[in-house]
Formats: sequence, structure tokens, C-alpha cells
Amino acid sequence: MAHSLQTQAPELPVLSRNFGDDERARAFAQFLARHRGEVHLIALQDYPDPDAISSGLAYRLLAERFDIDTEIVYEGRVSHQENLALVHLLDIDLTRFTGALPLERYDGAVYIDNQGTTTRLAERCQGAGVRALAVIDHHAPQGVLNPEFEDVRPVGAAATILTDYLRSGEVVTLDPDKEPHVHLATALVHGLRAETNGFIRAGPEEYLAAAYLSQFTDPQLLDSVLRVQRTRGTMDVIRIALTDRIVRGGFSLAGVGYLRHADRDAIPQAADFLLTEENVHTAVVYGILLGEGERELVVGSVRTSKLTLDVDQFLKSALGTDVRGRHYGGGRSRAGGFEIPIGFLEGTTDAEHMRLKWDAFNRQIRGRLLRAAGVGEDSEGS
Ligand SMILES: [Mn+2]
Repeated sequence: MAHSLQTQAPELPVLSRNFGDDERARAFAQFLARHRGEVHLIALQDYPDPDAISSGLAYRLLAERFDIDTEIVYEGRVSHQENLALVHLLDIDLTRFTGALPLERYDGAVYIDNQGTTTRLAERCQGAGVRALAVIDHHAPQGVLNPEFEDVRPVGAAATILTDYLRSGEVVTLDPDKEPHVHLATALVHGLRAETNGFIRAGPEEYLAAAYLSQFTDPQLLDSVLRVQRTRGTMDVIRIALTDRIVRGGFSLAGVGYLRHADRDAIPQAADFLLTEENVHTAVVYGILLGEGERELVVGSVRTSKLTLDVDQFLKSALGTDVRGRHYGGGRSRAGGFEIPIGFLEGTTDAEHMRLKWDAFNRQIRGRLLRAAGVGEDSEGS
């Protein structure tokens, strides 16, 4: 019996494959070796997420081995509570770009979890003569930058690729007794989780990366990062979205009025929440981000569970383009967002003006979205 079982042993499909790509990990190590002693700017996308932050941290640790000094830089804000918890609990040093940052001090820039198309830093670096040294990303190839080292793989997260470099042992060997290593592994697991919606959208590479990292993570620390509390502002936005939502034909729509930049991430969180209602397949939440020294904008988020709804197409057809022909919104298959500048009406502080302004934008956006959704225009007041 045992004999027949042995001869019938099936070929294991995916897991028997070696995890990772040793050749690329070696090429990465050689790339770092060529840049020994330099100073690198690690450019994350505007509004960096846990995948980007943890991957940037991994680059920093790997580069340290070659005495490469790094600075993890982003524009926009780190606003999601989970991101803030990650940064604070793991004591990650991030630099928010302001005009005061002298770009000339960097020998080059490395783009991680992006290829220069989702960060304003790419243009700034090019303008300052800071060349693109490396691109490490998991999105579709953009071909905008022409870096010396490029590793763009169709995996579920950038953290997967950086974990592969760690796993190869080409540069460092992680040690569960070293705190920076434990912090990094914990951050990467969080990055993998967040990027794949809690491993629901993860592929075998992400599970294998997590399995490798699990030898070094601190479960308590990960728990603290995940058990974050929402700010009062975020709770308020969710409350308004809940009370003021319009539900029609499976669409749930809520305009939440004005909100602060610091609460920007409340919009997608509210959309995620509205999507959990019975019989709702698509949720849209939007509001006006108060200027506070930056551009005043309408920002919106769309979430859908409807397989036949293409969020990108939906937003493009609903909201159209600006005078320069650029779409106000777009997205991936299940999620998307939009931004509409307030333009000439920006910067009012008078309460009545602000009410009128919100009313005008709210009606216009709601009308267009409902029409595009094919559930008719709203006839109730606001
Ligand atoms: Mn990513």
C-alpha cells in the first residue's frame, strides 16, 4: 500500500516551486554594491500606504549594509490611522517633502511601490538632476523612468519583492533577536495584509513571503498596529455618511460636506463602511477638503462588490474631464476615487457662502453619479 502511494505521489503545483527569484535578488545586491557610500532618496507615492512604507523601510535596511544613507520621502500626507500607527509604533522615520528639502544632496532616487507616475517627487527629482537609480514595483510597467536597476513583478505587493531580497540572504540575514529586523518583518507583514485586503487578494507569493517573515515578526506589535482607533473627525465623517446616505438600486451615495485634510482618509473608510449594508453593491462617499494652505478639493471614493461594474469607466463617464481633457476620477476594478478642484470658488469662510458652495457641488456630483449608475436623478433636497 505504502509503495503504491509513493509511486502515485502527485506533483505539487505551486508550493513546490522555489519561492522567489534568486537571480534578481543577486542583481539587486550587486546594484547596491555599485552604489556603496551614496545617499539615496526613497520616493514613495503621494499618500503612502503600508505596502510603500514597509517596502521603503526594507530598502533602507538593505542599503545600510553598503553604507548607503537613505531618506524615505513622500508628498501629500500619511493620514490613515493604520499608517500613522505603523509609523509611530515602529518608529519609522519618514520625511514629508516641502520646498525646503534640498534635493541636490542625493546621489539618486529609488522609486518603490511606484514607477514615478504616482509621486510628484519624480518630476521634482528630474528637475533637480537627481537620476532614477532603481524602480521596484508591482504595478503594470509604466516605462516612464529609465533606471539602472528595475524589478517590476506582477505580484500582489511591493513588500513581496522586498521580502524576496531579504529571503535570498544576498544582503542581510534577518535575525529574530535584532529589534530593527523584527520591526521590519512586522511592518512588511502589515504591508502584505493591507495591500491584499487581509490576504483575500493575495497570491502564493504573498503567502510565502508572510510565512518567511513570520519567523521574525512580533505578533503583539502587529496587533497594536492593527487595533488602531479612529479619530473623532473620522467618526464624524462616518456618522454623516451613515445619516445622509441615499440608497437606490444597490447604490449608496453620501456627500459629507467639509472636512479637514487630516481626515481625508475618512472618505474611503466611510465608503468601505457603507458597502457593508445589506443589498448595497456600490458605495460612493465624497466631501470638500478644506484648503488649510493647500488646494481646496472635492475628494470622493468609490467601492463596489459588483463584478460587472467597472469603477474606472463608471467614474470617467459620470464625471467627465476638465478643460485640459483630464478625467476627474478613475480607479481599479473594485475601487476608485475622484478629485475635483473648487477653482474660483476656493477659500470662502463665510458660512452662507460655504453652504451654497457645498450645495452646488453636492447636487452636481450626486446628479451625475446617479444618472451614470442608471438609477435616475435625485429629486429630494439635500
Ligand atoms: Mn503596493
